[in-house]
Amino acid sequence: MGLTLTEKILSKHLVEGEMIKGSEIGIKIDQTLTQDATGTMAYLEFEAMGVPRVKTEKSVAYIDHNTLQSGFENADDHRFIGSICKKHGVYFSRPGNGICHQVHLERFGKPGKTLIGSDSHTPTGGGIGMIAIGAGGMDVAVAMGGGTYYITCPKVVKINLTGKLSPWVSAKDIILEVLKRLSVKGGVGKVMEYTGEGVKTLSVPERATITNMGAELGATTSIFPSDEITREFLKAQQREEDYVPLSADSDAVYDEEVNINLSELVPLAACPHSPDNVKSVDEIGKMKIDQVLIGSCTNSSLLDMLKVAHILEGKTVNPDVSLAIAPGSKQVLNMLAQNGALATMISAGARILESACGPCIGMGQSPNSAGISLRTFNRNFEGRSGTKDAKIYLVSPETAAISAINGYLTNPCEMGDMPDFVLPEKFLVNDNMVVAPIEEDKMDTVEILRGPNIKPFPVSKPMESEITAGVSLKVGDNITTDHIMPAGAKILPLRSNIPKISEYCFAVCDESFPSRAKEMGKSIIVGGSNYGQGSSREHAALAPLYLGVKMVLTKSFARIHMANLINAGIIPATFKNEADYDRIDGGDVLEIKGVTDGIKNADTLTVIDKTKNFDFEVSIDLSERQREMLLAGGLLNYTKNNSNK
Ligand code: MIC
Ligand code: SF4
Repeated sequence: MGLTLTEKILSKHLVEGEMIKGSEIGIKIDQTLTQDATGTMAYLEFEAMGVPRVKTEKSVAYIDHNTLQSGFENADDHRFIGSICKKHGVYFSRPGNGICHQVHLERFGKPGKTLIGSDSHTPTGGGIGMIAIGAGGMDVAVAMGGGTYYITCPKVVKINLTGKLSPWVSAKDIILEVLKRLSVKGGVGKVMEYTGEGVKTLSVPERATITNMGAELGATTSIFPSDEITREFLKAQQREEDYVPLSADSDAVYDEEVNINLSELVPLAACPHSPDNVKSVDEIGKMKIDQVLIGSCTNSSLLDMLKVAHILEGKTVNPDVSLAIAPGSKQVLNMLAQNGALATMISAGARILESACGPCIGMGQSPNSAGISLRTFNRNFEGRSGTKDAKIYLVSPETAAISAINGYLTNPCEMGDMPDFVLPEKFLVNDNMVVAPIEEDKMDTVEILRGPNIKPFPVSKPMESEITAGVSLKVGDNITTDHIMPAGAKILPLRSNIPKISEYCFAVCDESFPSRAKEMGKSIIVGGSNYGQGSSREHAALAPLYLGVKMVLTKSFARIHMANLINAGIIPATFKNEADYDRIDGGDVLEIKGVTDGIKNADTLTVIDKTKNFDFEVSIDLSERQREMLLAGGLLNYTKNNSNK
């Protein structure tokens, strides 16, 4: 029986467990990446592990999220990360060099390698044939220290692409179509593997748009084969030596199959407030718009930008629309400057932003009240833009650009013939904004530069045998980590300061939660299905830990957040009978006896609702390792206990 590409790469990196779907496996990690908003915690955790030098083939730290610097905090974080990287063997991509996923794809990603990153869009690397997975900062810290990374051995879904995209229909429309069909929960426990004749029609940056936004499916990751197109891309990046051909065996057996005929696709848009709320642009109609933003790790490659410049050429942005463009990397921006495309954008009236995440994470460019904003980004969760009542639509760069000119949502196919956009034979390669670490024998000369906002991370205590705690919050389905631990220009500077950032925990849902949870001392959060979808930020677990949350009880969890809760020593439990969700209210006091024994040996715990006088069962579906971690009080305690043995 043949193997899928996913199985080939995973089995080559397997260090623990067996390739049995649904069981936990441990894999060796070749590369890691961090970004600054999750990076300070990850490096503090790495430091606490006491490993002098990173043990991966390549670890890179990017500064791309917190670049607004409206106070000293961001700049202090940048200096801290820069110094700790220099000392411990991590390459440091300075602010201005671009968005982590875009730069990693251009300069460091290698087919057939494994990559984990403290950012949920790390699967972008799948565009170049990597197994690239988003993880919590603590998992990345452990991998940098040479530790194994654990995942549930995934099912593999074959996404069979046939045909060829029509002019002005783009890679973004492919992933929007996948999201429309499968939903934000459709990828849980699965890897999306793209195959078929249609694959050959897509360049590496287009493939990366698809694997990037595959994160919104809840998938473990997404991957494309490494073929001649991959080789050409690597050659143009002056690193053809990194190329290896990789694909699934012709008789590979997949768990599921999805067929997409590219020739049939039309321009699509994800409507507020979920990436899977997808309609065709024509179906939505000529909606008047207030803002257009082009950029983010999904759509900021050179090819995307060249198409946008072509559409803007000789035109002026509609007077009722604000258009801002953030090219994804210094390489892209530099090339746009050299070939005149940047001048075209400026001349049309586009507001050019630095190569960073920027408005995608609410760092500036919040829309007007109740504003309608078209964005080429990957997430349109409520409030993420910084304007609570704004309506965000996720579209392709082509749709965004033509709509910015017209002032209303426009199907780009109305433009008729499309010129042939091809990638350059040679990209402009200049890695002068990547600082190499100091030699190992000189590492003692490097001083770690810490700012006053950088506070130690909270560490959990070993598990107690009994928990009696009130329900401090009850929330519904599809709660994102943007609800749990919001981002944006005001809150992001506090990412290095858990006590401070905790004051904003669940601010979108209930501003009184932090003070209530603190007052209760110990508490339990109750949630619906797909709890914790979205970002990898471990702050969504560390802030509740700091506020005394002992258990999160839901209908189901998103993968990265569940791992982050366990890493933090918080029990992730699910209702055995989902109907029990409706019987519990905020404020109810819940009692769980025999917690440690249950975590050691059982798949369920009995919870007594003392307020309403009934009991019910909850599942704790955990691996051996996760059980030990919870008993020890989280990943760092567990790692310390093991290294003392
Ligand atoms: C996001 O897109 O939500 C982020 C901001 O990149 C996060 C990371 C973070 O919260 O710092 C992610 O995707 O993991
Ligand atoms: Fe940055 Fe947005 Fe990409 Fe997250 S999704 S890494 S915030 S550009």
